[in-house]
Amino acid sequence: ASLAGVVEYRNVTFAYPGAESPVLSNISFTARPGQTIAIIGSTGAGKTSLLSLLPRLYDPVEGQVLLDGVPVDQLDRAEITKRVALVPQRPYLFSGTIAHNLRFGRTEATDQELWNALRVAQGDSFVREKTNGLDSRIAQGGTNVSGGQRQRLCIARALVTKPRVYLFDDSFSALDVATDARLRAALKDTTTDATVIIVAQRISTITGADQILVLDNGRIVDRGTHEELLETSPTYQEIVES
Ligand code: M5T
Ligand code: MG
Repeated sequence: ASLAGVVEYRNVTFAYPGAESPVLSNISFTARPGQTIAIIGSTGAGKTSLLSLLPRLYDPVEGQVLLDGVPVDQLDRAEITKRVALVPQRPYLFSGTIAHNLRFGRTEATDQELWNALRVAQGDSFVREKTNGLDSRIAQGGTNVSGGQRQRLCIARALVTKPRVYLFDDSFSALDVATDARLRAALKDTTTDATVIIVAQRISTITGADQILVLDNGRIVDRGTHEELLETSPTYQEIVES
């Protein structure tokens, strides 16, 4: 069987350079094409750190991270960037037009593709309302768009790259619940063959995930579907009730 789009963390332990204790300990999970894997856990649990190992922002101290069945340290960085799109927790917009920000170097993407990505990301209407549409200018750091608009533009940017794997780090938190739900439904429709890993704060964002990993203090303490975790995981129940 093809391993295209399969993400596997194998007994991964990670400490930041110079740090004494690891922020992630013995993390193992597999995410397959068509699946949505959600990661939930309190602030500082290690969710962002966990995602950062796939695009090799950092490398594990022990264990392996595999993409398409190949350890990522054996892959070309440019190849990883092509296959994996990370929407960071603090997504960055640079000074330039909306089109520039969405293409992000992918000059081959057509305007039609940009609009399609915006439609999925629930960002088409606010861009259309701007006088210059896709050619409207974004200020350095995206200071002239709202937090939710920035998140949607950065999600659209990820969609434009048509990756095999999407990593969303808390990408839906600035959206109201209805927009969040619409966006994820549209996302599911257009990314049926992709592997999706979502870090979320809000339970409603992840109840439909195929598997939820409950991260606590750098360890996966429980895993399962929403229904399973409600029955079996005190940590998950605490998060649900908070
Ligand atoms: C986990 C430390 C952080 C915390 C732990 C990103 C980052 C984190 N840390 C560093 O030392 N250097 C760094 O560059 O690692 O942090 P996290 O992975 O960011 O946790 P999270 O994403 O679960 O938290 P949050 O607040 O985004 O929900 O001890 O100091
Ligand atoms: Mg984080």
